[in-house]
Amino acid sequence: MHLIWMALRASSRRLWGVCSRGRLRFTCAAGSTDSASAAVQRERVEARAEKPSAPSTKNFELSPFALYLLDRGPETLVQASREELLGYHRLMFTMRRMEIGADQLYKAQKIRGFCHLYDGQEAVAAGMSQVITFDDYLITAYRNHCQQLMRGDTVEGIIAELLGRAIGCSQGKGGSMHLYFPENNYFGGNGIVGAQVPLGTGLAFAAKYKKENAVSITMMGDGAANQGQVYESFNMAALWKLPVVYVIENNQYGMGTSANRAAANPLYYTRGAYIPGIRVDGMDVLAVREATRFAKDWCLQGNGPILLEMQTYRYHGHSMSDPGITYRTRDEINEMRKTRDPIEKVKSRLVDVGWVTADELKQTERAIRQDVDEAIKRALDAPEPAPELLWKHLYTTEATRVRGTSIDNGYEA
Ligand SMILES: Cc1ncc(C[n+]2csc(CCOP(=O)(O)OP(=O)(O)O)c2C)c(N)n1
Ligand SMILES: [Mg+2]
Repeated sequence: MHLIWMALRASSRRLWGVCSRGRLRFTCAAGSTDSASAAVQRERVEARAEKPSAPSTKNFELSPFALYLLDRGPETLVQASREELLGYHRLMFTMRRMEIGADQLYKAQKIRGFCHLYDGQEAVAAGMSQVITFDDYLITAYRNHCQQLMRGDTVEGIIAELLGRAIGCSQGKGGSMHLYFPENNYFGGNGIVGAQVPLGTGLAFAAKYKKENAVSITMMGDGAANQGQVYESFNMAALWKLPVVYVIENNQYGMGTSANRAAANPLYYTRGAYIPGIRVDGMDVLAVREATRFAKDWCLQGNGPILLEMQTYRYHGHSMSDPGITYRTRDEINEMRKTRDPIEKVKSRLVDVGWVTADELKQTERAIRQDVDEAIKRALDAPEPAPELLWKHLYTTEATRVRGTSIDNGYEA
């Protein structure tokens, strides 16, 4: 209950946080009403510069969804326009380059501490961002850089936070695991496995209590889905019919343990027991989009919670300290890259229907690569936070001294 009230308080947008403004910002679907969101969404339209030569949509066939406690699920024959697919490609490729940039900065010892990369899983964040709005709530775990991008931050701002620069969303004091964008209802960025699930459930409680037309997207990993607090949350959400979409990103591993070894029931979309669920190809941005649309409608119709299992894959190791090849083979990773890559999937759809050539896509990618590199350079050039900030944002009243540390980084008893 305490957690629910914390979330209620947080949802009234009094969380501290400074957002950075700049280029390369991508956001969610239209629908937010506040002016900041509207401005950000206008920028998104501008960011997706490609215009179709003639407005047209085509049908695309999706792999079947597996359903649990549902008579019907999302459509499998879906429409998408050239502009939409180009936008998804641009967004996912930007995410990919940003994560590769973070990898390089980490290896150069410019990013310190924990750092969990999202490459391979881009279609999940990108697909959801096409349906949810800034009035909806989003919360996830520590693998959170790309969610921050989809909620309105910029590549420059995100990398700056990772580098500990003052223009980052937490003024450089949070780092990789603690990205937030409260003005667009993004609540991070949570390092304790599973701890975001009661918070996300609380956000759904808040939305219902305040009679908002919004849902809470509460994300967790396959490993987190074995945690006790997850099932306490499921119980309350089902009992009170809360508008919460639980998203389990099944990337097949929790650190070095495969899902099949860790879970008594690895069919994650059935793990809500009394909560309906859908298994989604999380490597297909269109499948994620359609499943999210279905789940959001389900919640807004007052049906209570729903669970989406996104079947996906992480290319990097668990974190930067994990080479990622001791508990799985290089062949497995290469096979996933070759046959399931989410960016390649959207590219081949674009090429197969004749909307764009492979060469044109290469040019786009070259331009994105350059934009991301420039954003990283600006982040590197940004100043570090002033030393006085060491004392700030710790207590509600100003602290003048913190036990165990001093302002020059020395030790003070
Ligand atoms: C309560 C708690 N237990 C253990 C850890 C250590 N830990 C960090 S990530 C992780 C694995 C989680 O895997 P999963 O939920 O599948 O997420 P993924 O890393 O695959 O995205 C563990 C055990 C932690 N941070 N918090
Ligand atoms: Mg996992």
